[in-house]
Amino acid sequence: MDNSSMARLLAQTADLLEIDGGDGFRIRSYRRAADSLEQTTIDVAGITDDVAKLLAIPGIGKGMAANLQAIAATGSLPLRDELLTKYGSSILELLKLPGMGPKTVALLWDAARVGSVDQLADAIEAGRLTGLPRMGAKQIEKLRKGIEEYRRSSGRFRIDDAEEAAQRIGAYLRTFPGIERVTPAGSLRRGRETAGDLDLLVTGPACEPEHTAAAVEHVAAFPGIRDILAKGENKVSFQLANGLQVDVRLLPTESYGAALQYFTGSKAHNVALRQRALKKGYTLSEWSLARLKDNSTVAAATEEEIYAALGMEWIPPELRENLGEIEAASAHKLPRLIELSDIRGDVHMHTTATDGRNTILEMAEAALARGYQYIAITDHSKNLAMTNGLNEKRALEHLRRIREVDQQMEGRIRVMTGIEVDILADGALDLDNEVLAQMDVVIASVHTRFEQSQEEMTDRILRALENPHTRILGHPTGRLLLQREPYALDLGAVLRRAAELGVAVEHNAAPERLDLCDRDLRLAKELGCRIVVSTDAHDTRHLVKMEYGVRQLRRAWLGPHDVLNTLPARRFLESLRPRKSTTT
Ligand code: DGT
Ligand code: CA
Ligand code: CA
Ligand code: ZN
Repeated sequence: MDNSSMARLLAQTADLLEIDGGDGFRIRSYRRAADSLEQTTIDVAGITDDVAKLLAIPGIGKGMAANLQAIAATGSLPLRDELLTKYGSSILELLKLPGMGPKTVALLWDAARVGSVDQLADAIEAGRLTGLPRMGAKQIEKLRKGIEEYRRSSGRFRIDDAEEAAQRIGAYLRTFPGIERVTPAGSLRRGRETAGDLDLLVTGPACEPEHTAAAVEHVAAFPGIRDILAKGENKVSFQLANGLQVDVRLLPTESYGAALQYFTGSKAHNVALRQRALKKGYTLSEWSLARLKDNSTVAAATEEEIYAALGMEWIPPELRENLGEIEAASAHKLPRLIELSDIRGDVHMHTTATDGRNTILEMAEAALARGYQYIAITDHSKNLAMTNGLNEKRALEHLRRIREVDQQMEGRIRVMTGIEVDILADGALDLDNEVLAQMDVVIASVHTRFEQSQEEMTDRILRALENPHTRILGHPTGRLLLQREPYALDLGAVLRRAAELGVAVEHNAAPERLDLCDRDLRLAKELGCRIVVSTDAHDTRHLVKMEYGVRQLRRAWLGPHDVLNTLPARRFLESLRPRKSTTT
């Protein structure tokens, strides 16, 4: 079992203890141990028979070490199982509702015996929550909306979770002699922001017809499987512990291209492509592109051959949504899409000064190791007290430290000064203009009061854009994928004004945000906005998430020239809205 899975069991136990009204000290010890397991680079499952080594991990005491040993031995934790028996196996699902914490779950359980999302919906419907403490009409309405949102989004998975599963399964499958290639298809290959299920295509000598039995058994023996859903001659479908469904298909090398094309989708793209094939007297299937008249094969082994036989350029998977790509590929006019290697700097990240986990220097070194030419350090401002946001005085001290690190790097990488300043409820920025005027990169973001009306929120952001120090609008819609809808906003009005003022709009590449989404990025380009892609890293390990952002930009048909941080440092700064040195 990996550290994350162990950490999840501990965190669940902490939640359950809290619902159970357990001792605060004990609850915190579980939380701390869970955090610690997420942090450590030691593979904890590998050292559970050595108590001394366990105790050397910060946050792990004697009792917790015994818990880790229990997890390693049984795959679970007796206390967690006991509490789940008491409250029912669906109680933790309630915590996935927006704004729901263990205290509210405890209240719902005690007062109305609510132990799952479905039971909560029933209780609201039946009016059983009315009159409970802390359950006014407004609060109940909020819960009802939260349930709707949860039901809409559940069943889909974040793209980083899907990707991580694909990597893990791929690594396992390739240990089998005769399995050579494992390629994700479906929504993951197209780079969609979430995945409904995972489609993996497998090829190699062990996948040739009539020889697949042993390979199928190997697939079905993947240790992370919770449930086998289907097992056929060349296909295995299963469910992972987190509920993600995986469809694995074993394919002969000669038809790999046709299968990859078919299972990459999208369905709309495939339908349009098949119509084109028919017009040419061909039929396109998951096995081949073949002539209608005698079923002889035209192309099958690679996607390139198939698209070429249809008179098209090969189409990057991110574009395959039937949104004009088939016409463009037929006219040989597909755009050159942005690539990860085009990115020269990451200009939104946090450090230990606020809620990040690494120092300025560590962020700079990590960015240098990625080959970047520059970064900007953009910690939070004081309005976000829970992140230890910077006030004017601390912001200026921080700025001096950023400059010191910049000096220390001796030109190997440029470390720009910056801030992610809160847009307050009335649209004012959270720090004095004299301070903002000194920063290279001022990102203005909304982090509070999401419930404002569309008019209020639009006016609020428009006012923030008017501040001459605002150079980038951070995560413009505030959505959290599968968790929180975008706030009400006239995005068109905001983007048009940003374009006029020369304020860049961010695509925030954190996989829980991916904000702006692909469609809105396309709109931003049409409206003439400058665009920046950044990771919002809170840890050196988050810098790799640039990859997710680049995929969304590709889905929006953006090229390197559409994105400011493909430019060298000086030209990047010159392309931002001109900096006002005096205050206004
Ligand atoms: P998802 O799983 O909801 O994130 O989205 P996809 O695109 O991965 O959809 P999925 O897993 O149902 O199917 C994978 C691909 O297989 C899909 O993009 C296109 C192809 N496919 C599946 N069913 C059909 C179908 O009925 N007709 C056509 N033309 N293609 C299909
Ligand atoms: Ca899929
Ligand atoms: Ca599928
Ligand atoms: Zn932010």
